Amino acid sequence: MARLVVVSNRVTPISGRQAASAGGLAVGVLAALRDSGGLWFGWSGEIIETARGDDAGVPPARVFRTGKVTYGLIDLPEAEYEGFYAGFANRTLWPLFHYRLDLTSFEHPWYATYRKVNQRFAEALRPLLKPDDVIWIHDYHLIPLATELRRAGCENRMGFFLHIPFPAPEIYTSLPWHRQLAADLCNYDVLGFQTATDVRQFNNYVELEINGRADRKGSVQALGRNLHVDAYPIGIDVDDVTEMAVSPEARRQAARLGSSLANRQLIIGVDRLDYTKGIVERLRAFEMLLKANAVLRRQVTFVQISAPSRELVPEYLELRQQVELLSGHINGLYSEADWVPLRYINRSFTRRTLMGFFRLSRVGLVTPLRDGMNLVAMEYVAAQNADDPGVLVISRFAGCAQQLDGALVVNPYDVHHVADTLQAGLGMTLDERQDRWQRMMQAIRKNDIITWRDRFLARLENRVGVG
Ligand code: GDG
Repeated sequence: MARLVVVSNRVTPISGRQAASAGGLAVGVLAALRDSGGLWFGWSGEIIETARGDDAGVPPARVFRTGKVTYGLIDLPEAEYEGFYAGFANRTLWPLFHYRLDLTSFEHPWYATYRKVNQRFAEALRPLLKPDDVIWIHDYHLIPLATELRRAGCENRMGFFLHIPFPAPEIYTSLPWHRQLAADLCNYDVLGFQTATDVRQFNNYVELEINGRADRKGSVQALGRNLHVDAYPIGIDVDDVTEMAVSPEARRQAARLGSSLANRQLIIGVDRLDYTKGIVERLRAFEMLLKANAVLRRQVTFVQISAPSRELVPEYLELRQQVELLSGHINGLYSEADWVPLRYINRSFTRRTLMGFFRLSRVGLVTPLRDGMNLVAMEYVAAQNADDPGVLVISRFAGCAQQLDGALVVNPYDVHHVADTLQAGLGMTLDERQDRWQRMMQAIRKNDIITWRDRFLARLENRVGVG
């Protein structure tokens, strides 16, 4: 069998217990490499100073092995980190692909650095590759990597998976470099998106803008290339989450939180502190719930956990200030001497603790304004107690809403509707909660992280009979 090479922007060499603190991509990549082994290549997370502030003196990849997985790590000089990661990836592609043109900056030097860093990735990876390796590249940081590897003479099969949405052509074409990045995407053999909607947006672009053709079976011809384009919705490791939710740590932490609630119903929100996650709108909806339902006021507590993220990017600092202001406003207006409606927590917790909190809560409130898939929503479902499950309220703009028909689906911009839905969730009967939860469990089991990996790799390895 061919060796698997996974490339992602951040590589976090983790194993065993530490995996409990990993995020979505890392968990997925580890699941992909765990069984058959392989190479995981990417940025170490280290920023180095170089003599001239450019790439002079940047060392080659550090290579080491842990268990079946070989790691290849490169460091980035400060100037490259700024233009590539903080700049083009997180202030151009991230907001644009999440439909936030108002927050998107188009800076030519950032784009130049983005290409340069992708070239550096290719140069450092090339010597580690064997001719029959299959290469699976992840996410918006590395769109040009196939182009750069092919330029360096690499003929391996290469697949790309985009973890975030692919926007409508009207949005995507506002990127001054949309054609170059489309050409980069066409240099892969397999292109994977989260949902059928993303696939449709990409295919529309191909047909409308670059004169290509896409058929219903996933075959795309464009810019002289033939590739396979399909939806490969990412999933979670359901059993792992279920186990974490009843682990001693989860039980201990949930008991601590539970005793502080004094029998009030718990609403929970967990996300990175990111403007795509709809946290401000969510807090407004909660305020609306309190405003419209005096009777609920002492009956509920909303715990919003927002792990710090991309703190050096100005838009994230602004969001933090907005959320702090709004949570102070809500608590100032509605708190009583012995009850505080909202607990806003700006730090991260271990995954075990989070799963314990999910299991304790009556409603999981997941309302992104736009999200590729959203693993938190699926983790919320998997963490529930079958005898007394909580209710998931999910945004229609999260990729996972397309699979979770047992959830209460909302438009996150419509704070009145979210408030009404919250109220419905808090009052839902046990029978209905169980019925909805069972349907959601079936869906997340059917499409778990292993199915995601296997479907993508079967296609990438060109095995017959793939789904
Ligand atoms: C991108 C796409 C897509 C959250 N807070 C803490 C913590 N988390 C964990 C969650 C979950 C992961 O981080 C977040 O995954 P999401 O999918 O919800 O969101 P993104 O980070 O935006 O991920 C997304 C995903 O890639 C995978 O393809 O679904 O659409 O945007 O696992 O539990 N983990 C710890 N402490 C926290 O405080 N340890």
